[in-house]
Amino acid sequence: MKALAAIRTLHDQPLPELVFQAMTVHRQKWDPTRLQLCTLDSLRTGACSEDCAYCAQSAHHAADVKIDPLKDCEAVLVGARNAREAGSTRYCMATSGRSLEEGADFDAVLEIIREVRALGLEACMSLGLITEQQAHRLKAAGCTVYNHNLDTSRLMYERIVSTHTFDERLATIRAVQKAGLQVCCGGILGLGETLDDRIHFLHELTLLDSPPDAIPINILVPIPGTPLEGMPPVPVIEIIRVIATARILFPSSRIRLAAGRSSLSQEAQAWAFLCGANSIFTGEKLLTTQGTAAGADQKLLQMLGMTQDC
Ligand code: DTB
Repeated sequence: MKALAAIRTLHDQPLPELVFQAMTVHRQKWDPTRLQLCTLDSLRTGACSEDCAYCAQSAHHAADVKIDPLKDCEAVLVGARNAREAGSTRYCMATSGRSLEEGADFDAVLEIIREVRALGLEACMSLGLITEQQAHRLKAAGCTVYNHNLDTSRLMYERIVSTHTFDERLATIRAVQKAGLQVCCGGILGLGETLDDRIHFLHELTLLDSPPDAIPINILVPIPGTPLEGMPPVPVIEIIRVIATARILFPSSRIRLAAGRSSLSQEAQAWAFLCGANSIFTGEKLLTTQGTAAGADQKLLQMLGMTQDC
């Protein structure tokens, strides 16, 4: 377990040293020419009770997002089949809201998990705060991974969300791990955080009971109508430093270059893959924002001589 200062030292190394160390660690555990392709689907969208400053779906903000109730199973399966055809191996399904209340919606989501798994895709769920008992039900339905991000440092988190706490998120992550589900837990860069916030975020991940299966590194997509709409872009080198540091700290976790990737050049994406990012979201839409144009990711992989996990 690395102390805060050690992570900061790692992160601040001269870039050639940091990148060399990350590349070395990466290829000890992973095939550096392969990427996991994941596809996102928003099962329930908008009208969220939480006030996360970065999110278009919050009812507290004035972003222009279409409010959709829980999708029916067949509609989800259309997206899942398309994702499978495009080479995705993991279908990542999210619902807006603080949590997914027990009852009809929860039961409908269990059915969706069962049907998506029957297509041969992994099912990763992102349903907000959940209990260990609920996590067991997700696992029994075939869910293998649960996404619940810490987003940033505890200090910064309290500045961007007031309707739930950092500790409530940690409690959900612990419940998910106790239920025997893998955890997908990552963060967002570009919230106005300091370098120290990024180090604290990574340090919090090292304190979890076990390393996450996947660590998504999102880059803020400034959405009109949200409090963070005017945030400036994150310098690419800063993104690379976080990815490389995460790779070194978590050799066996997938590091996902997640939201905001479409704002990066092909060169910046290539740098991220060289430094250990080995998972992406592919598909034309994330939850409420644009993903990548059809075929663009296949072209990028081809140009880089990289292939998707099968
Ligand atoms: C994660 O770390 N990023 C995904 C998934 N986990 C839920 C969500 C990205 C959302 C990007 C903004 C949007 O499309 O609404």
